[in-house]
Amino acid sequence: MATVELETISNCTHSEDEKAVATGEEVVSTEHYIKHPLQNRWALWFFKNDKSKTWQANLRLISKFDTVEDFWALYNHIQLSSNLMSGCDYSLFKDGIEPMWEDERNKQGGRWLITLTKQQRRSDLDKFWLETLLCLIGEAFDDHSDDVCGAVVNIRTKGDKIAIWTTDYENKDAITHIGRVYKERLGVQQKVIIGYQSHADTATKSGSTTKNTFVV
Ligand code: MGP
Repeated sequence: MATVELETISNCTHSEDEKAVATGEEVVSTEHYIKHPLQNRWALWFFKNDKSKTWQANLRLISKFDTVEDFWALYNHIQLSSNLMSGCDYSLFKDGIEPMWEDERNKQGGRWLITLTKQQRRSDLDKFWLETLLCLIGEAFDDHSDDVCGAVVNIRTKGDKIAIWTTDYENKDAITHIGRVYKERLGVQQKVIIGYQSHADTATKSGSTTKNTFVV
């Protein structure tokens, strides 16, 4: 196997992917050593419910990544959602957006909420969460991917939840497009309705349910 000068590697940009680098003896395609960049850098957060601390103090940044390879390295290194203790969350958000209602990019936003039955922890939770992660890092929502802030999985005894958070609860076009694509990607049956709720409503709700601003 021929070695490639470090300088050569750092001088190669992604746009040169298809080019090959002549090393004298052998031609090595950049495909073999350039990681595949994602459109955005993402941050994975973990929440552990310690009742002696505030909600925000229980939130911890795990790590950030911006390539396909680093995503899988992280994903394969951490526990599946279904193995987490009740009360824990994972959140994946674009770098620079904190996974909380208070962030500038979330405070006028809301979420598409998938509520799971207790039985679905075994059958659907991990595959739905992985599909959600792939929708995010793969920018699956076409022109409306810019509206996506992140996603959260809540592990709860009463039933787990997965949600995609978007930035503007008034952006009906973006929200409905994201909701339709998301529902299809998860393979949720057409007759099952999922709802979008603003964070403002969620944060101020009095009962156990929040009104849906949109449904698909
Ligand atoms: P939760 O963890 O989103 O859902 O919110 P859970 O545990 O299923 O509870 P439920 O009320 O939806 O049935 C639980 C609590 O955590 C909220 O009532 C808030 O007190 C706090 N919390 C949750 N989030 C997402 C935030 C946030 O973004 N900011 C702040 N300050 N508190 C939050």
